[in-house]
Amino acid sequence: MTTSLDEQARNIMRRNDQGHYTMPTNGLYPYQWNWDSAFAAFGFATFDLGRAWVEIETLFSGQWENGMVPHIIFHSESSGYFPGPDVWGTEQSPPTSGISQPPVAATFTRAIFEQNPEVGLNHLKDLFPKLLAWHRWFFECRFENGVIVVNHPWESGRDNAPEWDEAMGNVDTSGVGEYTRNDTSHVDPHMRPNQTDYDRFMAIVYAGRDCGWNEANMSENGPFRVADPGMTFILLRANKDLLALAEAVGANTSEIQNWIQALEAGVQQLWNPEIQAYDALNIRTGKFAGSMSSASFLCWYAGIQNETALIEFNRIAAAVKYTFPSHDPDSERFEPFRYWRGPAWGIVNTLIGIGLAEMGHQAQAEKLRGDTAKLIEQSGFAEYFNPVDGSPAGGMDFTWTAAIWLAWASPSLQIKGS
Ligand code: 2M8
Repeated sequence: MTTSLDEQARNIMRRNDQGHYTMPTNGLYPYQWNWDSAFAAFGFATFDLGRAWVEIETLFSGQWENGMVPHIIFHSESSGYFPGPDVWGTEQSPPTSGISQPPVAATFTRAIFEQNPEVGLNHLKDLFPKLLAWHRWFFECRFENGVIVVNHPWESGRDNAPEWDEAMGNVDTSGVGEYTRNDTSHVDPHMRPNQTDYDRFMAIVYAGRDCGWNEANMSENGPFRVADPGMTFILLRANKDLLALAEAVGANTSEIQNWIQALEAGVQQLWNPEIQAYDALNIRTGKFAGSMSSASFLCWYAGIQNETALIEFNRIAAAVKYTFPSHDPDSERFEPFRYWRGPAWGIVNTLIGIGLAEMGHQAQAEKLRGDTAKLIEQSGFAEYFNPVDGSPAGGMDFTWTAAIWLAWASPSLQIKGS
């Protein structure tokens, strides 16, 4: 059974493979997404190392001159997704969106490189300056008060998470007008963001487009600017991996070391004593979101110990059948089926699990890995899962779920590793 699931996962990745990049899933997401591709590369590296490098290299073919690596690259035409390239209006070639996504690429590049440094060195020499430029862009354009902010919930990767509710409430949707969503024709609307969220998503996109995606303008006047513990932890971790890559190519490391120090100090500002968790903070209003989410538990992934977080982790793990819900199940905002407001996501489990294992919390790491394996064994390679009953949600035959199965969750890895 295990062998057959490994084979199914490889087949899903091959079917979603467009030759030089991989779609998250056919229909719902027909283009290249940023962090999806980095996870795809992590998965490809278990059976085709060359293809893993190609995935990351294609992602950087969409890099902007200012260093940003956009969250979507529209390599080929497809009518199945809204908002497509015309709506973003970024005037890039290839066309892209105008925002970024969580920078997991340096971390998985390091994993791929270390699998075979001899094969990887030439790839890395070309890729390293691009990774460095992207991380520098974060510090130039998304670094405020010691932490990383997002200009759009889509930038965080956790689109409709409750941590954005307060700031989203201030987004003016009066100029949005008519548009047609495609996502709800692919997936049950109860598993997707609601219409109010979508109107606000579109209002923020139009504001970016109207100012020509000018970073200074968006940081001053954009409708949404929220500090995100998820992005902050992920970039902190990625900087540590970038440092190792800098050493491998013989590059200077001082700039990266400064970034690490800055984020290690800064992220403590996102500790919300009221809810005893790392929380999102609206930079404009100074208000915490009051949201304990899966992003709150990425501290270990960033190399930060936190005893209270461990206690809360154990409480949440005992409250659901399958870890790890994207939002606190004891909160009234928890919705077990609705996208980033409750469901368990294999990719987030992977990041939290890697961190827990590295920081000495083996029992919690094994619980996450075991639950992720059970979810996939019972419900297939779904985009996400209901953490209460384990049922599949969102798109099926999903690239990143297949990828993390191969690289992290599959029981066959333990057999190989033992
Ligand atoms: C979801 O986001 C896109 C917009 O970027 C969407 O709903 O249309 C998120 O889960 C995001 O994290 C993910 O990268 C993307 C593709 O899987 O889908």
